Amino acid sequence: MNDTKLILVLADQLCTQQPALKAAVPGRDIIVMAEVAEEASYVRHNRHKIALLFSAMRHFKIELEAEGYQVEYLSFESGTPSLEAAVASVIARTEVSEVVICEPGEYRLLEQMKYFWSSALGKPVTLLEDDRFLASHNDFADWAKGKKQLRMEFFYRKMRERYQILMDAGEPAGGKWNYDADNRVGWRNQVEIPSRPDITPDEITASVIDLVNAEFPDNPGDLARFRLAVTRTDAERQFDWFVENALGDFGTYQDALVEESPWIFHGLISMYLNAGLLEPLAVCERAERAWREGKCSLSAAEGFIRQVLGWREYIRGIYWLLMPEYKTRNTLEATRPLPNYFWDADTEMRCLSRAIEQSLDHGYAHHIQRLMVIGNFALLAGLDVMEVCDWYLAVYVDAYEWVELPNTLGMALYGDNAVIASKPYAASGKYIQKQGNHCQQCRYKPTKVTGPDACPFNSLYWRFIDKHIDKFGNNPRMGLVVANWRKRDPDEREVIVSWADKMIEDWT
Ligand code: FAD
Ligand code: DLZ
Ligand code: SF4
Repeated sequence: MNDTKLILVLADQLCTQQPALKAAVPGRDIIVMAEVAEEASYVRHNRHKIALLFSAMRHFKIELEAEGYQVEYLSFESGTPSLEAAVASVIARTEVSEVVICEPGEYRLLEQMKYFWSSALGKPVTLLEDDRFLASHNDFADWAKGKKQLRMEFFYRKMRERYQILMDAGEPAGGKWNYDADNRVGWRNQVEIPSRPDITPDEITASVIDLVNAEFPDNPGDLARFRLAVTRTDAERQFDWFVENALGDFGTYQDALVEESPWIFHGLISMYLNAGLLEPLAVCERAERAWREGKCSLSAAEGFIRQVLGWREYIRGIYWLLMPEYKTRNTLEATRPLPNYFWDADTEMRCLSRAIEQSLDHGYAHHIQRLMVIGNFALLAGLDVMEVCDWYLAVYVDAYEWVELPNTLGMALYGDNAVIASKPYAASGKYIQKQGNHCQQCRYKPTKVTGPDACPFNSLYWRFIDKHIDKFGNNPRMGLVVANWRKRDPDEREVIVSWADKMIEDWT
């Protein structure tokens, strides 16, 4: 009996420790990897993302072959339309008994594979749970069961205990679970930002860059600036560099907004974690070791570990717990079309223009730019939630729906019926001014609420509170803001809201 298995490896599953590859037998099974039009164009992906994935796949193929695996690699030039077509074409010219795949990270693809592939391909299709994450679907569902509120903080504490990260004799290291309060320092040019080590694209990457430039002329992304790691070894080097040179200041300036640097002291590792080039537990353990060896403060290590062990796993848990219904939510009924400047950064709002520009050019913006600049603006202006989500899915090099959707719809847009955020992450220009130095370069004034030079975030903020006051009035975390707004002179309120109403067409 022929027991050769066809193992499909997706572009974001590039490690031998993923379950489908763990089950593969060199010499017997056939590994299939494919660069396909459907995956490369279901949104207008940033060219950096396509180049990263195609080049990393091509490098991974070489590694697998060196380990004795037979790999059928369909490059983009083969014109393969979809992953299903790729698998079908290999089945047609080989003898395989079964198709085995580590489950994909997007519901859209999971549904196709689960319900349609087996009959279309005429072979059994086995989907294995992706165990590269630290909480399984069942773990998360068990934790969520019976809870009225699914707060990240309590999930995170469970994960710390379970994996014994930053724990001392059953207690959180240093006596506190969370050092978030130390992580909100605004940028005033206090310390030098270290320059990032350069990775020169090798021949494989250079030819992928040419391909992507030629095939995706209308996508965002300036590939002359492509400096991403495309192998595990280089991704690990990048992470080592971060631990040695930036982790120390990561916590303090995690929320800072800086004109001069798109990444400040951030890790720049989400694209590697999500593609399989780094492992979440290993990076957490390394950050803990750095603290225990005295290389960084506890608050820096904890701040970093909370993101990976807490937020990243929690966000994924929410996605799989609540999809597909989750994607249909739109709590604040936000439907205003996305302004064109989301695709060319041409706006006079300096903070927004800088954040959008670097997102388009590099495929990267750090968390506070995504949440409190771009997301905050979309929230205040009532931009259409699905258009905004599709934009985030397109422009970032680390974007896959399992992580992009809950962050955008739930955290940034307060659109998921308050599952992720207990109050909207809404802020006026004052917050952006406090966190950094964009306002100094802006034609608007963060101190003004109305008038031609007033910061648009200010009147939009109060318009947002006014518009949704019925929804927020009973929210204890919004009580003070709502009370302050109600206390204001009605004429003054009217002036602010009408100014925002009058100007919103200009700003959006
Ligand atoms: P660092 O600041 O160095 O943090 C370390 C790591 O923690 C990150 O690499 C990431 O793996 C993890 N992390 C931190 N916050 C989150 C979070 N909220 N959710 C999941 N992981 C987190 N992250 C993505 O990986 N893909 C996305 O598509 C994505 N979309 C986002 C959309 C919005 C609106 C918001 C507010 C956040 C989004 N994030 C997304 C989360 C976060 O902004 C990025 O993970 C982070 O900016 C990546 O940069 P970094 O590696 O330098 O992160
Ligand atoms: C994002 C992406 C892109 C751009 N291209 C491919 C591809 O050509 N082949 C492939 O196997 N995967 C690709 N991907 C990643 C898939 O879309 C990804 O597996 C799903 O988004 C699920 O996370
Ligand atoms: Fe942004 Fe307003 Fe500051 Fe300009 S003044 S940079 S729009 S917060």
